[in-house]
Amino acid sequence: MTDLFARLAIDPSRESMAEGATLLRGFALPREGPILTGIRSVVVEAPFRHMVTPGGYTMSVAMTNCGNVGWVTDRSGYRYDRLDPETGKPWPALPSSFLGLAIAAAQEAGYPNFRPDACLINRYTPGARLSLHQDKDECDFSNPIVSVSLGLPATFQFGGLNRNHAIRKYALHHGDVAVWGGPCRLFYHGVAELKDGEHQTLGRMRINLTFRRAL
Ligand code: MD3
Ligand code: FE
Repeated sequence: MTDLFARLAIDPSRESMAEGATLLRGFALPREGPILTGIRSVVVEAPFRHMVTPGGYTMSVAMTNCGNVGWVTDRSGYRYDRLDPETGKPWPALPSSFLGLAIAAAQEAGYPNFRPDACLINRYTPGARLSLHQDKDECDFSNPIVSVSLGLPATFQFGGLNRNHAIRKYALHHGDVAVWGGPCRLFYHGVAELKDGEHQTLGRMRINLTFRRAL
């Protein structure tokens, strides 16, 4: 633990956003190639789709999943499902590059036992946003969530346990990895409308991977 605090204080590529939340700037960059290959392989089997919320709104963010279970929403609610409702087949397995990155990032942030079983892949095009919400469909909130940002930069909004809590904003860039656990695991958060731009490798797009222990 002392070690972790020492490194947080010394290494400028590591930021503490809140107790339990660590931002690892550029942590995914050395693994960029295999991660992009993994995304392509998942999307061939389970294409991006715009899901519908229980309230009847079509999400501006397109989503797909890989792993033992995937996060889905429709008119009947939010849940984790073993099957992709679009194909009727199990979600594609977690690519080994995904698993390796998520475990390494969690370890770096002080969660050496994290073993994700689900990865939600979010695709933002200019204008897409994710309104303020909590992630509470997972079974055990003692597990962190690891998120990986790729492509166009986004403004991440980070609140507190209560919806009315003041919002802090963070710019998330290509290759940044954030680990969310401990006291902030249930904090409200969202992503502001994606600004237009052109990213070198991903074009007019942002992709975010969120790794979770769902079951
Ligand atoms: C803070 N995704 O898929 S990842 C989501 O960039 C989601 O696509 C956003 O929120 C995105 O649910 C943000 C960062 C994130 C994920 C989970 C958290 C931050 C979190 C859980 C608790 C606190
Ligand atoms: Fe979330």
